[in-house]
Amino acid sequence: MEYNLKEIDTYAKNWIKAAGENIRSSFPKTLNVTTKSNPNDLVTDIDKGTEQYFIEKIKGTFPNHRILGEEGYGDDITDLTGVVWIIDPIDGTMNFIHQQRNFAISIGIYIDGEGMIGLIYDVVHDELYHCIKGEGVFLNKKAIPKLEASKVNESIIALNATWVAPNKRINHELLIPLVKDVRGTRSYGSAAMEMVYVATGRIDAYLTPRLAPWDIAAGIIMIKELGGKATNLRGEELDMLKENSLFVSKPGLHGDILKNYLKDGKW
Ligand code: 2AM
Ligand code: CA
Repeated sequence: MEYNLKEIDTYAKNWIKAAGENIRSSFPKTLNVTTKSNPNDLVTDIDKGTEQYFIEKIKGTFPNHRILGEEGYGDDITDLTGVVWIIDPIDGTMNFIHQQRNFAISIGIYIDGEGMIGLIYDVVHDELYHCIKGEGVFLNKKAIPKLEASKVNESIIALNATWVAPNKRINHELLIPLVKDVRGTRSYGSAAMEMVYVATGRIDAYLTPRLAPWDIAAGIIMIKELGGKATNLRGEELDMLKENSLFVSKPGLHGDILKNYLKDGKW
C-alpha cells in the first residue's frame, strides 16, 4: 500500500488537537457516564464521540486505512497488514470523569505491524507528545532526550494496583521486593500518561498486568524510539492484537528488574 508518513502525521496531529479542544470545551457540561464490563469500567459520550470523530476523519481522508478503537466503532481487526490506526479516544476515563485531568488521547499508527507514528495528547495541559519512527520524540516542538540507564534504588516506578492479568497467573506478591527497593512508586491511572512520563524521565519504569492494545500502541513507539524497552512482564514482545501485561523502562534498568525481580520472566 502506498503511503506518505508525513502526510498521515500532519492529519493525525490536526485531528488530535481538534479532538482535544472539543474535550476541553466539554468540561463545564454534565457527562453522560455509563458502565461497560463492570461497575468501575466507565465510558462517557465524550469517549464515544471522540472515537467517532477520528473514524469519520480517517475514513474520509484515507479510505484504505483501518482503525482499531477502544469503543468499537472502528474495524474488526484480526491482522495488522496495511495502515492501522490504534486509538484510545480517552485513556484514563476514570480520571477524566473524577478529576478532569490525568487522561490523554492516544493514537498509534502501525504499518504492516510496525509502529511508525505515536501521538499522545495531554489535553488539559495542551501537551502533544509525538514521534515518527527514526525521527525522535517531541513534546510540542521540543525534542525529548534519549533515555539513560538508572539504578533500581534511585528509580521511581509506576504500578497499576488492579492486578488482574489476562492469564490470571501474575502474582502481585512477586513485586513486593521491587517496591521495597525502589526510591518510590506512583500510580497515575492512565497508561498513556504513564508511558510519556517514562519517555520524559519523570519516572523510570511502568509495570502493569493488563492493558489493551489501544492503551499502549502509541507509548511503546515513543519509548523504543528513545532507547527504552517495552515488553510484557515476562520480557517478551508485545502483541497489538491481544491484551498484554506491560513493562516499559529505561534501558539497563529493564534488564536489571527482569533479572533480579521478575526472575528473568520464568515465573
Ligand atoms: P482506559 O481509561 O482507556 O480504560 C488505568 O490504570 C489504565 O488501565 C488506563 O490506561 C485504562 O485505560 C486501563 N484499563 C482500565 N481497565 C482496563 C481493563 N479492564 N483492561 C485493559 N486496560 C484497562
Ligand atoms: Ca479509553
